Amino acid sequence: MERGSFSGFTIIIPTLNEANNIGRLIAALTGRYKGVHIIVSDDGSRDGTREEVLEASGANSNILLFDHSKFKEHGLTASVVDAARLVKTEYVIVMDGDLQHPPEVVGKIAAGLRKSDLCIGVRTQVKNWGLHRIILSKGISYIVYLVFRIRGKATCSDMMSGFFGIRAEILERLARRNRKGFVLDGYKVLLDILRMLDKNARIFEVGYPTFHPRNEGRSKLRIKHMIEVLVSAFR
Ligand SMILES: Nc1nc2c(ncn2[C@@H]2O[C@H](COP(=O)(O)OP(=O)(O)OP(=O)(O)O)[C@@H](O)[C@H]2O)c(=O)[nH]1
Ligand SMILES: [Mg+2]
Repeated sequence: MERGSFSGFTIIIPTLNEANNIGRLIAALTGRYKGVHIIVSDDGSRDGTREEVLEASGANSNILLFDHSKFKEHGLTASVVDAARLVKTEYVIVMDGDLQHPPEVVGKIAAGLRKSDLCIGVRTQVKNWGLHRIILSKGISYIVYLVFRIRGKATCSDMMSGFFGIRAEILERLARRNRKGFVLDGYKVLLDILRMLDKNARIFEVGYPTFHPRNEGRSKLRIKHMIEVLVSAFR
C-alpha cells in the first residue's frame, strides 16, 4: 500500500477480451492505491472480462464497468474519450488492461501529475519484442516525433506510449469540444492529446525499464494500425 490517498485519481482502462488479466490488474491497483477510482471501458468483451469487473465493482463502489459496446464508434481511443466524461476526480490515468503497464508505476505517474498537466510513462527499455516490431515501432515513433516537432506540437520521448496521466479537466474539455480531433477507432490516444494540447501545458515524464510481454490473451495490434498512426501525425 502506497502512502496517502488516491481518491483524486481515476484510472481508465480500455478493454477488449482481457478476462485473464483484468481481475489481477484491478486487485493490484486497489491493493496499492487507497481510494483510487477505476473505470473499465469495455467494447463488448465476450470472454468473461465484464463479469470479472462486475465482481470487483460489487465489492468496491469505486470500480465501474462502462459498457462502451453500446456506443456508435468503437476502439481504444473512443473508449477512453467517452469514459472521460464520467470522471469525477481531478486526475485521470490511462493504462492498458493486459498488465503490460506495471501497476507500481501508477504511483510515480500520480506523483508527477500533481505537479504537471500531463505525465507520461515512457519505456526506457523494451524487452521481449521481436526485431520486426522494434524496428517498425521505433521507426514510426521517430517519424511521428519529427513531424510533431516540425509542426510545433507537444512531444515526449515515447510518443507511442499508452500509459499516462492527465488533469481530468483537460481531457474532459478535449473530449467534449474536440471529439473529432481524436482518431476514435485508433490506438494512440496520447498522440491525439499531444497534437491538440496547449503549447504552455506542463509535461512530465516517468521512465520505467521493463515492458513485459502481454501476459495473456491476444494482441489486437496490426500493421494497419501503425500506418494509421503515421497518417494521423499529419492531421
Ligand atoms: N475498449 C477497447 N479496448 C481495446 C480495444 N482494442 C484493444 N483494447 C485494449 O487496449 C489495451 C491495449 O491493447 P493491446 O492489444 O494490448 O495493444 P498493444 O499493447 O499495443 O499490443 P501488445 O503489445 O501486442 O499487447 C488492452 O487493454 C486491450 O484490451 C478496443 O477496440 N476497445
Ligand atoms: Mg498490450
